Amino acid sequence: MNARVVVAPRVARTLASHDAVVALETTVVTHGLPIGEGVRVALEMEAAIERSGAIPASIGVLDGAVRVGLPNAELQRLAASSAVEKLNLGNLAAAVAAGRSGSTTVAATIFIAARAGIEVFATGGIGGVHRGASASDDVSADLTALSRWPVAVVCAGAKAVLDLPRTIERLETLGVPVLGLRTDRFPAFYRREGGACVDARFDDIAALAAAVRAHFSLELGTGVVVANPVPAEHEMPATLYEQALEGALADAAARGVAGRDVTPFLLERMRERTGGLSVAVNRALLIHNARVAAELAVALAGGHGAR
Ligand code: PSU
Ligand code: MN
Repeated sequence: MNARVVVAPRVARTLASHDAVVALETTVVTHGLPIGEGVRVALEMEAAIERSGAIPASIGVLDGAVRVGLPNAELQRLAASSAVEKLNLGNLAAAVAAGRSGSTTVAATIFIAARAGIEVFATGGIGGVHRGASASDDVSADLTALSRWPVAVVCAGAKAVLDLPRTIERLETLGVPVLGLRTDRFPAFYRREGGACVDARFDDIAALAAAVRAHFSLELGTGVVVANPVPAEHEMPATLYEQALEGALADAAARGVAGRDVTPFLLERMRERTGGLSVAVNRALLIHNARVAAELAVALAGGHGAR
């Protein structure tokens, strides 16, 4: 392990005994949810992981150190600092070099988790191919990371603000399997179904874990997307979803929002346009993903939870 990467003792012990660890990203805490709500949800995700018998490892950068397993106080500090940077593969090293702090996206978290030896990671929705990408070339580095490092990412699909069919096409090109848990279709984050088919469907965790284990054992080298739809009782109503999404996308186009700001901007507009419901849906699917990721990690560890 690299000297710039600091693994919390409890996480290191659990990994050393091949027990279950689940990585968590921090950009959803700092940029994906309203201030305050982000930390609350992060702590709820950690609690859900522990209840399912695994150890959570929130990942972020504090004062130039890449941290795997942030204690609650540090997580709070990261979330509370006003202009915390959103770190992906491209700007991670500059922040480390300058001794700055930042939250890690799915892309950066996959990279760090793989370096630390963590196989399972829970998030809300992965980044992907943005609408209008044929003109803007805006494709999330999350897909790059999935194509490079062997980590299973449990998510409720890709963020609905994206071009979902093209995101699925790109994952196929990159050779990243999309495994559906109790679904045949790739979920659309706020909604259970987005249209495109998954590569394979599994109806229980043991069968899913066997497929993930086979993927890692074959040493394909790539990651795996585990598509876990938002629970039906928390799904956003279809009409509200479509109207809010159309409005949010129009707002972004009118403002000329670009680059790293696109995703946080769209998520905030969805919140405004759904009267806060998008945040409640986001919270529900994040906690659900945390639980499923912990169950997957326990199954991959041969049924051994963490002690
Ligand atoms: N999905 C969410 N909320 C988020 C994100 C994804 O529900 O905040 C974040 C993740 O950290 C993801 C990032 O990696 O947005 C993608 O940003 P971009 O499209 O700029 O790659
Ligand atoms: Mn982008």
